[in-house]
Amino acid sequence: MSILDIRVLGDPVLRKPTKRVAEVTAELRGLIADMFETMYAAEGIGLAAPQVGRAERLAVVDVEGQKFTLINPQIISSTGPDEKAEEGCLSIPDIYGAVERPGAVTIRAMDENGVEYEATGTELLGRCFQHEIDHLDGKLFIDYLSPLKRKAAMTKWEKAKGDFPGFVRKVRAEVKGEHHHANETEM
Ligand code: K1U
Ligand code: ZN
Repeated sequence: MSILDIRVLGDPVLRKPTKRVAEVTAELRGLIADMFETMYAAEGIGLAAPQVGRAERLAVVDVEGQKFTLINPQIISSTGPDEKAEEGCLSIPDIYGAVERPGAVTIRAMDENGVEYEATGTELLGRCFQHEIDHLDGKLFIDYLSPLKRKAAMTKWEKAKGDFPGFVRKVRAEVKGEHHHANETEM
């Protein structure tokens, strides 16, 4: 298994709609394993294929131990009331914003064995399903922000994006027992 590079805002791959998966191959299963490893190393709760430079309609999710592989996912129903909550994105590090979304969604997708399933997510799980499926349609959470908040987010990003040459974010494996502090610089 490997930790993959994460593509950041500005890489065109994040804005391209994805292609449906025709067959769950051994190569695809390897990609799924790598995506889980990358998501855990980056301390995320979800990761979509475009974020690792891939065009497949595929994402992985782990919200508080509720683990899902989403192949060709679609939202088959959403119910209100809408809820507003803070979101982040592994492809837009350190930028956060409150997004209003339906409080509960039911998705239909295929798992890593090619078996179709339906799952209902509320609260953070429902939000994560929606955030990941948006990635598969080339959509990012900043698209939902008000013009003013989006402008503020983009101003912050303009200053930060220089840290990611080639629109690539390198993710490092967490070393056991190592502790990180905000703003610390790696030597
Ligand atoms: O797709 C991604 O960029 C992953 C993203 C998913 C997500 C975060 C927040 C709301 C909905 C979806 C992240 O995991 S960013 C990391 C993060 O913000 C977070 C981590 C743990 C708990 C809650 C949020
Ligand atoms: Zn994201």
